[in-house]
Amino acid sequence: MTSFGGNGFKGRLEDGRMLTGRGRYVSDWAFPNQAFGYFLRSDRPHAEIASLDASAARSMPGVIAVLTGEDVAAAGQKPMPAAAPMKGRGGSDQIVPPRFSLAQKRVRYVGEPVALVVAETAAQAQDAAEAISIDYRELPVLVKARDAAAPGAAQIHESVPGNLVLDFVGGDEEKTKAAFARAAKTVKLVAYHSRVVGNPMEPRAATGVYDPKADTYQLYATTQGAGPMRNQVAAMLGTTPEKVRVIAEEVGGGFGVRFNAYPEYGALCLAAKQLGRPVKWVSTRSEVFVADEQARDIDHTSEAALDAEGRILAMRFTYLANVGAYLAFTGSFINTVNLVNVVSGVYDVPAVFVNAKLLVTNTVPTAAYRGAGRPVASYALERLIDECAHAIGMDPAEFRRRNLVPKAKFPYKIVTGFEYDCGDFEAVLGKALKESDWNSFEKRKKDAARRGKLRGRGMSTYIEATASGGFAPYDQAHITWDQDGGITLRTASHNHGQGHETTLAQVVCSVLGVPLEKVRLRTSEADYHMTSNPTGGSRTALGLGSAMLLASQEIVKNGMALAAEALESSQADIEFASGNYRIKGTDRKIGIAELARKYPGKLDLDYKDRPKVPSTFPNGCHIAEVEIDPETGVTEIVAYVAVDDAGTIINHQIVEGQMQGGITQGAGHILGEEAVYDEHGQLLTGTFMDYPMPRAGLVGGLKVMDYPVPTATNPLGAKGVGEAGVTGSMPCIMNAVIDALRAAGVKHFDMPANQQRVWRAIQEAKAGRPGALAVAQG
Ligand code: MCN
Repeated sequence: MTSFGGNGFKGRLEDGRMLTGRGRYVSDWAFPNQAFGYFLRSDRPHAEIASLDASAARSMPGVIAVLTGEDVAAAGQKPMPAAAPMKGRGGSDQIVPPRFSLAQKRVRYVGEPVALVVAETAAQAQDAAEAISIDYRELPVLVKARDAAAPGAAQIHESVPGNLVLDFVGGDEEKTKAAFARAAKTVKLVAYHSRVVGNPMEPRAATGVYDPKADTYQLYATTQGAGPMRNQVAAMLGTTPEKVRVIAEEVGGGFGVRFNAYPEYGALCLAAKQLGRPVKWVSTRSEVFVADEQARDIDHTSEAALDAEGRILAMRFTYLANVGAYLAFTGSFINTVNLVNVVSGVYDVPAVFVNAKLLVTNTVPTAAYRGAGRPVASYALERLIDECAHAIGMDPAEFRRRNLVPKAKFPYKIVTGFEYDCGDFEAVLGKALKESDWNSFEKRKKDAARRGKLRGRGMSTYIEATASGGFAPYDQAHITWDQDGGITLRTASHNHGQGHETTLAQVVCSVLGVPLEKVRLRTSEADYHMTSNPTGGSRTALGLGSAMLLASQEIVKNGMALAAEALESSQADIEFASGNYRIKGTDRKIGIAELARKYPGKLDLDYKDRPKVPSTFPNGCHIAEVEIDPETGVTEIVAYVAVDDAGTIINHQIVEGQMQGGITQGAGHILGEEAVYDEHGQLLTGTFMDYPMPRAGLVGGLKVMDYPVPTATNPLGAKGVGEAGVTGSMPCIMNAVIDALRAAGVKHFDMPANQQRVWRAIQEAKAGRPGALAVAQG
């Protein structure tokens, strides 16, 4: 196994810069002669714009221009590009309702940009926005997917009958039906996966810059990768991707919601072109809540057919996904491919059928958010698995063990056609059971009861597909040598918290043998037009890491002839090790950095147009124990064991950090986070006063361990980890909460398990209503 210097290296290369305030965030960029933008947003969830009068705003102090939907149309801007293409039932196409950078005659969610005010200062732009007068003619409002699907529901887009943008199916419906017909027992779970707001640390920001001579745009924006974002912005502007550069350094996090282009970017670029000045916009946290993509918001029904021995014969899942007012670029991918690419989880199940209906509503569009569909599928499945075990009175660990895909069956093709490369699910489960002291839980439960607490235990044995999104044809890795012996790595996958600067350097250094500190990573630069998937789908380690590894190996090979020339030897006599080319059996050598200096440009490599590595399937077993105070509803996670198979690990410290972050993010969603809309389409939880972000200490007693089964499908042997924590933790913690609540008579309960809802569920159960806190109806 390759060594990456993993545990020996403490900290990350990027940390010093950020901890000492030297990181350049998007809002830090400043341009000569820049003007400032402010977006006036719709305060109505669904209305026609009967009239819009910006004349008073235009004469306010400092105001340079006010752009509206009419200006966008007059400039010939195009609708935002079609979402990643997905097919529905019978090969039908998804419907992509038109969405423009500023609303055209009708608004469909609170927060939709209606006008862009440009002024000499941000405050002047904001003041002037208040002087714009709009007459709205209100229209009926739909907030939930189940309401949008109801017969006779109002239609939100002329082009979307029944508000259904896609009716997706996967698996084998007939075989599944037949298995259900012969089952000894069937189990059904109806549940709701609540809506969340992404909330990266830095609110979204962007500056549009236009160069009239070259007719090119530069967009400085919070991005997870310049590639698809550049293509989307170019499509909006009606130009080619070569004419657009997306540029960023630090972006303050992403979590999936900075993968896609946003409407604001088209308006800022248009303003920059029309005014001949850079136009900068920095959003507020309040805007993050209504203008950044949100996520999840899915009703689901999960069903299992069991034989008499507790083996799963078949499973069936139906999802009603709320995609919001428009279909975001990743909106359909996450609610189709990412629901079926691990459809039967870690279990050996011969028949599965999935139907996902994607519906538009009058809410903020939903898109990828850490896990991007996989936590939803994992939740639907792993909650069902616990329900099955409960229904037949079997230990949930034993029920799982009985149904696992055996190690001998890899590679293992699931019903939807995806193939798991490798794994050892039983060993992972075994390690987690041991580390969590599974068998002595009853004792801990009794101890807790003596203290007046309800103790519950939950488990998930998750699997997810990493690197499944094919949003770019290949991952370009560009490696150049600098005259000072340093190496610059370039890619369009943006590092936004995952430590790529360190881990990609480790990969390259493991081959080239240069010191880690000599390597720097550049992404999303002005003078480079690169092709790569953005950072997402936990693909960077295996996708780009593999590209960097292979590129480095190619560089070493390319240096053989040069080293032979430099050492005046024959190439057959040269060997390379630990950063040096050496004449075999002698001490005559030349370091690779020195060789690169001697032959400038000759050891540089632009690694592109090469096949991408395929998806691989990290998996794990998570076990949580919670304690609930029935008097107050306060729920605490008191123990958490995560055993994960991420294949070969490049950097243990970073992987552990990613797992901790992901597990805490999942815990935050289960225990509190929720974007709540009232029936009029107004977001009620639009500030951190109403929307509880998870804190570092949320997951008590957290132990993160690995059980690596390296994959042969990429040269690193790595599997992704960036989202695994969320995918594993959500069902695991909810299973623990429900296990604890069962003792108080609660039969069904939907997230979030916040203090008030947990307390109410216990009170309702006492009053004879054991499922009163279930959100979705079967
Ligand atoms: N790694 C490793 N060994 C492995 C796998 C990964 O050392 N076997 C390292 C990688 O080299 C990388 C890190 O772990 O430094 C995460 O790698 P990977 O699983 O490839 O995921 P990505 O780098 O592609 O990150 C994407 C993933 C996603 S999709 C979201 S969303 C997310 C996340 O990562 N958003 C984050 N983690 C985040 N972390 C922070 N701090 N901020 C975000 O916005």
